[in-house]
Formats: sequence, structure tokens, C-alpha cells
Amino acid sequence: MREGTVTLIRREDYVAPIFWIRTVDLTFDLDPAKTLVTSKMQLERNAAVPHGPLRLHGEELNLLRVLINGESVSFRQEGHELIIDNVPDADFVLEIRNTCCPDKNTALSGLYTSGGGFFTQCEAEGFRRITYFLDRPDVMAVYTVTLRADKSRFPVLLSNGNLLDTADLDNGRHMAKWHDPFPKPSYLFALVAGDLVAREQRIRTRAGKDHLLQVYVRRGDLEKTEHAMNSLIASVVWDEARFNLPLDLERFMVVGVSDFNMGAMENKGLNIFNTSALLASPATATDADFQRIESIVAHEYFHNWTGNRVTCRDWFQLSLKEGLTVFRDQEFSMDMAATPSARAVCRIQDVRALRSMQFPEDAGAMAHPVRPDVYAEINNFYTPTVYEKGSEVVRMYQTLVGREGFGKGMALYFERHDGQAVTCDDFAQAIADANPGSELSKRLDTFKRWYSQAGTPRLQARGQYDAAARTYTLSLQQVNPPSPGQPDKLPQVIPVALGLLSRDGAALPLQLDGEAQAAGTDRVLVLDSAEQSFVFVNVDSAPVPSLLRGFSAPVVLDDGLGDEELLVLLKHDSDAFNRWEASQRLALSRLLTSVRNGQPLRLDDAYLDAMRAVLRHPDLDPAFKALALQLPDEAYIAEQLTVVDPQAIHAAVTQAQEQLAAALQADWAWAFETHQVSGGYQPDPVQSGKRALTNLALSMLVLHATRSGDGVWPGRAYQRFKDATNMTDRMGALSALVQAHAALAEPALERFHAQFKGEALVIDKWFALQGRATELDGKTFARVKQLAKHSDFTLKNPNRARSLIFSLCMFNPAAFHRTDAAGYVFWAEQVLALDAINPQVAGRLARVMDRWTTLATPYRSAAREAIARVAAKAELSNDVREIIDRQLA
Ligand code: 0A1
Ligand code: ZN
Repeated sequence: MREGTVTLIRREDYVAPIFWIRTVDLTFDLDPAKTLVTSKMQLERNAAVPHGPLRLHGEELNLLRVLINGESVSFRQEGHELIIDNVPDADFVLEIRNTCCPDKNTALSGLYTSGGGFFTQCEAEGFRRITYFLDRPDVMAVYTVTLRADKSRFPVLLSNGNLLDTADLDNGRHMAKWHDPFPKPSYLFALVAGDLVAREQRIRTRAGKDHLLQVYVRRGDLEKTEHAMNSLIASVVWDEARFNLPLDLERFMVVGVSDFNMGAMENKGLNIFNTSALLASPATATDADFQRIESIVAHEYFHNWTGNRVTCRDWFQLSLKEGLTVFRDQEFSMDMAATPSARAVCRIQDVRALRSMQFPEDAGAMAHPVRPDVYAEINNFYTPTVYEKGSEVVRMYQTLVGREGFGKGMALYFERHDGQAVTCDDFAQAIADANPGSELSKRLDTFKRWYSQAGTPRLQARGQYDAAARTYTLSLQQVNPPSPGQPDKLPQVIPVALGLLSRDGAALPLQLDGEAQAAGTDRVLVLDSAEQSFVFVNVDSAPVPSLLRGFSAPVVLDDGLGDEELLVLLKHDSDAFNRWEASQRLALSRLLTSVRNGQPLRLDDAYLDAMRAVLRHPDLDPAFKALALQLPDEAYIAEQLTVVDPQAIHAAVTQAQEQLAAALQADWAWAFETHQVSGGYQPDPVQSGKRALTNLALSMLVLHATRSGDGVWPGRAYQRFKDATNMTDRMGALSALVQAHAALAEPALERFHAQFKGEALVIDKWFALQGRATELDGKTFARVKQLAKHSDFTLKNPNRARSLIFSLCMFNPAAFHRTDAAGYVFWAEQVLALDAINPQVAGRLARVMDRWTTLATPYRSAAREAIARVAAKAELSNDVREIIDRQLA
């Protein structure tokens, strides 16, 4: 990497802190323009490390005074550090007074205002924007927090833990005092002050303890909190049942805020949520929103143990809490799904997201290991690799030691490390030690390469059937491609879940050479070297292998199967994931052939008949059908190519869509008519599956009708859009019109905007739908540029910025990658504009160009020019600078 423009922080440089902060007493005199913070801390030297000065972090603060044991003391300020050279050897009390400006804090890190209230965001390094501190996760303190504010404007005053005291003060002000008994790192600190109301629920857990759950939102949003509350209750129940992890606080609070950089934050006892991840009513939120809220509420709640009770020693260990917590929320969603088919749908959706977000990351400029070795700005490492690939790594532990063994490993992890700040190695060791003799503990060191090696392993599998010997030899080979800074890699541990099917679809018994008898029809092989062969015996006929069932490892599989075999899997595989995978592979091979050969795509009858059979299948779930009938997304297709022409990919996808719409027209109509939901709206898997299928069918019907000049289906879609009783169906119909560029899209969009103008989250959808609209003659791009000037649009609100700008640049390749480079110019302008407001969000937008080197002419040179334009700006944030540096490295 070209170094020198940003300071790099390296994992190998970790040293324990020279001081510990044991307790901290914070007092806030809250004022939007200037908040006064008084911090009284008890410090002690860390006897295990050499002496040195006390260096506290602080950014964007105005320092008023520093006292040690009540006496003023000399100090220096260097960059973002406050340095005190002369500190006593014995324990001492440090008192600091400073101010900060919440109103001016558009970065939304630290203490900021939103909608007239105060909110904080301290992960990863936001606490230092509130007061001077040892702002690192291995310094854990017990917090007592006093909040003082104007009572009429800020009637609700919240912080972590338990409420100790409240009182009225002079001048219309009031105070509240909170105490959190659990030592915590500063990134888990939170405060909220504002005019909020709460939905409350008292619960008694299995352990017989009573708790108060509260969801705080702005007045008027209360009826949109029922789903979040239900999700929270379900999460509490699940964590106790599945992992024996109880709620450890009497009071657990969740607060919604409209201006937030991410989905939500797990502050101890006081989770703060982006309203988009919290509020839902059938009229304003889609099934996907309901599902996302359930999983994010669960995710933050699960952090209470995996992240808060046991936290990270340093930020390189981020996946210790994030990968594990994503795994836990994925498992929760699967358990909530109830039926095997609904579970499979969850898994398919997770893998789809992994492949379209994480795989490109792992192959691009920002490729980094699950446990990164170096960063300039930690905010840039809240990535799909740390989160989603990290979760896949945790899933592989479970695959290798079994569900019960994994539970034992978790128990040992908490037994050893409760109350500590630890590393990914500590987690691995606990799981292995709890499972002696397991497939994991036999090769723990090799397994741990998943933490240190970036890139997606390629797994090649080839089978050979010997009819005379009745054996089937499966040869597995892995290749670990180079990534930035890691030219050579070692083999990794790849658990390959598999089954063998006869050509007519029967599951064959699996007996490896040397085994006395067959062990079922489903098992896991463990590949831990570059190449390995497995010989199955007593195989009656040449089988079709079903490999990597349930996506048992985050790898790219090349199994060499052709259409004929994929069709067997699509029809008969007992593993729903691989059934879906077969549907995608059938589509993918056709799309890739067309793109590679530069020839128009013509879907053949074999493919169309197979898709028709899926659609008409009497037993398959509608949710599964909707997923199997969806084409692979353009980002995933791009990943299969060494030279990417986004327009060529888009053309092939469009042709495939139009042909699928035309050839299956009668079937789509049938699916639409026969899967209507009756009864009241429920966001459950059964109803949402039907809605997913009817909305897909409707989009196909409107597309075909619009292309052939028939007005019936667009008319029906418009009517459905108007009459819909829930947002899923309303958006489904609107999206069908917009994506087909039907004439009725315009009046529908206008009507939608007028109807929901008071609902910020719905207006976000309105922007996003237009930002993601299929490109047709440059209309979508022109529309986005125009919408960027709309009176409802602002870059200051991250949700709004994402809804329009990210929709275009990140999720609409055909509208973005233009031969005239206008998309890239727009991107550069927006990155720079955002960077002046909110570097974290700007850094995310900058990532759009990670894969520019694979672009075909003329995109590649134009993209480079746009990146250089951003790089040329003198005052870039660390966030954007790091991304751009890596892209140009
Ligand atoms: N820890 C949170 C996500 C989060 C991370 C960083 C933030 O600001 C930089 C905010 C939230 C989670 O995993 O949910
Ligand atoms: Zn998390």
C-alpha cells in the first residue's frame, strides 16, 4: 500500500494500557450549543507495563480544567492527545472539565442532537469526542452519570444501567442520576435526552427474575414499536433457552433516533437504534423491514453477552463480538422461522447477501482478514468481512463440533472470560477446549487461518465413479488466491457438508472406504490441505454430488456439474439451499455465456421448463419459489468475470428477465391469482412468502405487458397500488410500475409522495426506489440528479443520503457505470460533499469504487480519474483517505 498519507495502526503493535480507569463519574450540563462535561475518574497504574505519561484521547473538545487529587496539574495537548507527564504512582483521582458542541456534530459520532434531542454514538472512538479518556476497549470502568437539562425540552433523561435519583432544579431544569454496575469500555457508554415516550413491558424470565423493557421513540411513533418490543421479548427468551444467557439488568432500554450512521448500537442497557431498524407498522413498513427489525433488535440484545459482558481487547478483534453476534442473530431468525423451509429461506437470504457484499470486498482493494492486521480508520472496518464472513467462521465452528459442542464451547468462553476484554484466539481456544478430540481441536491452528488470511478460497471438486468397484472418488482441491499484502496463502479448513443423489433423485447412503457401514445420507467432510480425496464405497450408480450443503463454508465452489445434474439437484435435493443454488447456477451459466460471448441471451426450453416447474410445484414454499425464480444479482454476476462490463451484464439480465416474463406469462398470472393473502396483515414467513411471490409475479406481468404495449397488468398494478392495505403490497405494485418504466409509474410516484410526506422512512423508500430503478436511456440517472435537488433531500441525514445516492452508486450498476463517466463524476462530488458533513458515511460511499480495476474500457480509466479527483482534495477525512489510498495502491 502507498503509505504516508494516513497513519496506520497495526495489530502487532498492541500494548496494554499504562493506566486503568476503575470508576468514572460523569456530569453533563446539556445544552445543544455548548454542553459542559465534568468527569471524575479513579485511575491506577497498570503494574504489568513500564511507566509512562498519561495520554488521554480527546477530539473536537474545549478543555477547561484538569485536576489530580483536587490540585491543578500541568499538561500538554498534542494532536488528539492530552498528555500529563507527572502523575502519582499511587491510585489517584483525575478530574476534567470540558465542553463540546452537540449541535455542530454532523458526524454523528460522540454527543449530537437529532430532532431536538440529545443522543450519543461512542463505538468505535466517539467517546473521545465527549470528554478526554482512555478511549480503548480494554479499559473498563464503572460509570455513574448525572444528566442535567431543561425539563420542558428534555423531559426524558437516560443513561446506562439503573436510575438512582431524579430531582427538579432551578431555572426549569431537572436532573437524573444513573449507575451501571457492570464495568464497561467507553464505547458502550450512552446518554439520551429528549421529549420521548416509551412502550413498556414487564417480563419474568425463566430464571424467575423481573425486568422492565422499554422502547423510547418520539411522540406519534409509539404504535410503530410493537414489533420491536415483540422481537426484544423473543430475543430474551431465545438467548436464555439456546445459550443459557439471561438478561442481567433490571431495566433494558431501546431508543430510536432518525439520524444515525449504522443500524443500531448495543450500549449497555441502552441500545440506540436508527429508526429504520426499529419502527414498523403494516402501513409504513414492508415484510423485509419487519424481518430486518427483528434481526437487528436481536443482534443488539445478543451483544449484551457477546460484546458487552465479554468485550474486545482491541479493535482488530472486532469480529470476536460482531461475527459471533451476527451468527447468533442468524440462528435466532432461523429458529423463529419455525418450518424447515422457512429456515432454508433465511439461510439463502444470508448467503445471497454474503456473496453480493462480502465476496466482492474480499476480492477488491479493501480485502482484509476477518481479524484485520492494519487500519487507518477503524470505522472503515465495520465491514461485511468482519460481520458476515466472521459469522460464517463461527458457523464453521458449530459445523465442526456440532450444535451441542458449540453450546459447551460458549459456556466455557463465558466461564473463562466474563468481565474481560479478550481476543479471537481466546474464543477459538474455548470452543476447542470444550470439545477435545473434535474435528476442530485436531486442527485448531489451521482453522485459525480463517482469521488471518483474506480472500475467498476456491474449492474445486471432481468426482469419479467406478462401476466395477462400486466406488465414487471425490477429489477436493482448494486454491487461496492472493490479496493485497498477502501474496501467498496456506490451505484452510473447509467443512464440506454433502450428500450423493442417484440420477433419479434418491439420497444414497454414505460409506467411506474403511468404515464398517454407511452413516446416513448427509455428512461433513473436512478438507484441511491443498488436496484430498475421499472414496465412497458401495455406491450402486454414478451419483450426482450435492456439495457444500447449507453453504457449509464461505468459499467459491466449482463442482463441474452440468445442466443435467443441476436439474436433478433442483428437483430432488433434500437440502433446500442446494436446490436454490441449482436454480441460480442454471441462470448464471446462461447469463455468463451471453456476457462472455457478447451475444444476445436466449433462454432455452430446458431452463424455462425447470423454472415453470418450480413456480408450479405443489409442495415448495412460495418464499422459496420467489428466491429460486429471481435471477442472480448484477454484482454477483460481475464477480464471476475477470473483466467487467456492467452494461453488458445489465443487458443480459434484462433479456433474461423479459424472456422469463414472456415465456411464463400464464404461470405468473396463475401464481399471482392463487397466492393472495387473506386475513389481517402478519409479517410471518407464510404471509410474507406469498406476498414475495405475488409481487414477483406482478412485476413480471407488468414488465411483459409494458414491453408488448398491453395496458391491462399495469392498470391492475396501479389499482393494487392504490388499494393496498400494507406497505409490502403497495411497494410491490409501485416497484413493478417503476421498474418496467410503465406510464403509470409517474402518477403512482406522485401519489405515493403526497400520501406519505410526513413519514420520513417511507419517503426514504420513495427516493430509494427511484435511485434503484432499472436504467433506460439514461432516464434513471437524470432522475437521480434531479432528485438530489428535491426539497426533501439532504445529505445530512444518513438514511436519506443512502436512499438516493447509495441506491444509485452502490445498487444500480447500469445507471451508475455510464460510458460518459457522468456517474463517476457524480460519485466524486457526493463523496466530497458528504465528507465535509459525515466522514463515516462518506467512507462507505467511497467503497463503491473498490473494484474499479476489473472494469472494462472505457469505464476503468474514467473510474480512475474520478478516484484521483477525490484523492486530490487536500482536506480529506481519514475515513475517505484510507479507502482512496487503498484503491490507488
Ligand atoms: N456495534 C454495532 C454497530 C455500530 C458500529 C459502529 C457504529 O458507529 C461507528 C455504530 C454502530 C452493531 O454491530 O450493531
Ligand atoms: Zn453488532
